[in-house]
Amino acid sequence: MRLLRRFLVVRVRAASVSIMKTSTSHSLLTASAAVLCAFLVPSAHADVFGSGANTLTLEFVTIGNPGNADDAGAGGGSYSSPYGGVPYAYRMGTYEISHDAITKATAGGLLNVRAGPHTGNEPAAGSAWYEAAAFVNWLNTSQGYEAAYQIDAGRSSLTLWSSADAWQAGGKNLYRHKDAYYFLPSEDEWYKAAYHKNDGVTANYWDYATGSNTAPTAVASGTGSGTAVYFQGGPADITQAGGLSPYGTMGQTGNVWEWQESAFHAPNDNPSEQRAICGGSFGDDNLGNGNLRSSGRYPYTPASAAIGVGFRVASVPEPTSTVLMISAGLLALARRRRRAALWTVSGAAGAKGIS
Ligand SMILES: [Ca+2]
Ligand SMILES: [Ca+2]
Ligand SMILES: [Ca+2]
Repeated sequence: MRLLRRFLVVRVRAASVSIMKTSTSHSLLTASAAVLCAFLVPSAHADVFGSGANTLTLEFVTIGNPGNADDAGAGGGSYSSPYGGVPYAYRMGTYEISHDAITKATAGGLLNVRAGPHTGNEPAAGSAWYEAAAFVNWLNTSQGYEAAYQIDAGRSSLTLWSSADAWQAGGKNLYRHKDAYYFLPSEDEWYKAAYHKNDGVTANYWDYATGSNTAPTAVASGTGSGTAVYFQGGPADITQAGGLSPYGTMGQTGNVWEWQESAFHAPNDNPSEQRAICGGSFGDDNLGNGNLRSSGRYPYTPASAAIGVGFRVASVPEPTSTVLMISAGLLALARRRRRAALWTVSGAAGAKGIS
């Protein structure tokens, strides 16, 4: 894929140069091609929002292996569950959403979303599900994308989308709009990013989001593999919340519980029903209760908030396939315009009257 991208970058650049030589009237096309070049450089896994002192950067990892099955407990893990199977590629936030992220979004126009009592780069916690959803909406609308959720201004209710507008990939989901770019992860999306072994299109999962069936070592902070933040008096910074999952996410086990988009009782058909929270938190001081394990999920009212409950954000894949399609279309357009320009020139010299 990287080679293919490089190849396309070269092709687009070559097209830009030849267009510039052919005619200056194609400057818009050239600019578009330059933008595409920027898109195609395989560097950014971070999405940027806001501006100036309130610039907010969110990092994502790609969750591939589309079409994997739910956790059947067959891959060495101890638990089976109806979660983890996702038929499409997507991106998962590398980290939990921080307190700072809410503050910056608020400076950028987000209204009525609490960041909670932690500070700085510690996780936002104390946001109700409706508030987390409103933050996600701001990510979308500040970038010109469709809002994911119909949330009231007071952050106390959700309106379901019609089935025609609802997210259909992977099943009927009346909470999420089909065109949303950012969203709260469904339980399948969250579970896969946390526990799937990232070993192909398999049903193989770990019990903990640190790539292991052994409980992680409890730490106050740090990035050591096989560690997680629990048995602690408070959370760690989101980038110091323990070891990584096989896909590269941090803190899906521990630090703060995370809101799932999904209703605790599928499907997402009742706007006020309890949502699931997963992963356990810094405050978990009893491994035996299973809160930190893949099987640990609890029902939580979407209007509720707690200092141990935060969230992260997921997104559709980087627009590689879309860009490739646009690139192909753009190159075809460039060829057509060039042919048309040459034809017009020769026509003007000859038959005249062609406009
Ligand atoms: Ca499932
Ligand atoms: Ca967490
Ligand atoms: Ca339901």
